[in-house]
Amino acid sequence: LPMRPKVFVSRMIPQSGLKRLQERCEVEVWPDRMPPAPEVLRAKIADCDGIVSLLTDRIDAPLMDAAPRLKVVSNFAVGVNNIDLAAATERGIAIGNTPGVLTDATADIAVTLLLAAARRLGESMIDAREGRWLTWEPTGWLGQDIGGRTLGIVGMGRIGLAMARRMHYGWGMPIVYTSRTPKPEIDAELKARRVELPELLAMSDYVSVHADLNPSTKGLFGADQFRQMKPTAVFINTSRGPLVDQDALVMALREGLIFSAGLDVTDPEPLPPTHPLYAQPNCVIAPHIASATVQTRDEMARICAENLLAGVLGQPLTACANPAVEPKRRR
Ligand code: 8YV
Repeated sequence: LPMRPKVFVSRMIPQSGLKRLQERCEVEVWPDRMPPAPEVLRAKIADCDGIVSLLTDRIDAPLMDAAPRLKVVSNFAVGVNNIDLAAATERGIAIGNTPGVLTDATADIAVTLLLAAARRLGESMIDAREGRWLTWEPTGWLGQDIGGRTLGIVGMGRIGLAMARRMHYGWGMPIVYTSRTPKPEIDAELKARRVELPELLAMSDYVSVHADLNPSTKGLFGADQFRQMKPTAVFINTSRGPLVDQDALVMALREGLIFSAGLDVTDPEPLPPTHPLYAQPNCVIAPHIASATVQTRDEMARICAENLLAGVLGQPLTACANPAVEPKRRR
């Protein structure tokens, strides 16, 4: 019998994906709720052909060098900022991710946060529960209208487009966006306009971030950017926390540079309960749940398993985050 590839799965993933791996590979699943410590991960993958990783696993060059047989890292996420892609490409290791299947679920959470932050849902629910709902107040808990106001999408990829469509067709919002490349089909479909970030910040009533985290986007939102926004503006982030200078965001929320914020991602994650962001009533914070639906996580597990199997078999991945690796792949 040929040797079955050895695979380490760094956290329990949905059965749909796990079963497919177990059919073809020798699989060890990390059983704990908390991720393996870096040195544990390093020891676990020493003789592995493939890893299923999560965004909590830092996959860097020294880790790769500790796994000489490693052919594929299949990330259970669309974002791959936890992985050193260049180091993987150099070593012939294919990196898989899960684009597409979580687009709608993520855009749904962006809508949820937008509505909640605009209408002060977090703050008013807490007030009601804690006994501050004393009477009908004509000027109490006043939020912002949504319909017809301008939405700025920062990063017009799959998820940015899904968000733009929801808000344009559902609420009649005019769309402006930033993007590395022009998107004529989107301009035509949504009557959208590609602009530079300062213009987007100045004209948008809602700013929703959908960019990936890389050295050029880290800290993209700082004090200057919040100052360029309208005092009535609502800021939404469902991409990655480090795109935002969080001290600057706390300041912007406290000083009224912007109206409110809705975040599914923070820096760090988890955000400790003592963090000043939680003390801002005009900030709605979700614990990175955008892809967390039964159906979406099943689909993510399925693609994740496909990528892993293709990786150990030397076949093309369903979704590869470092396509430049192809001619150098370890077999
Ligand atoms: C989480 C995500 O990473 O896909 C992404 O990039 O941020 C989320 O889907 C995932 O749930 C855990 O790795």
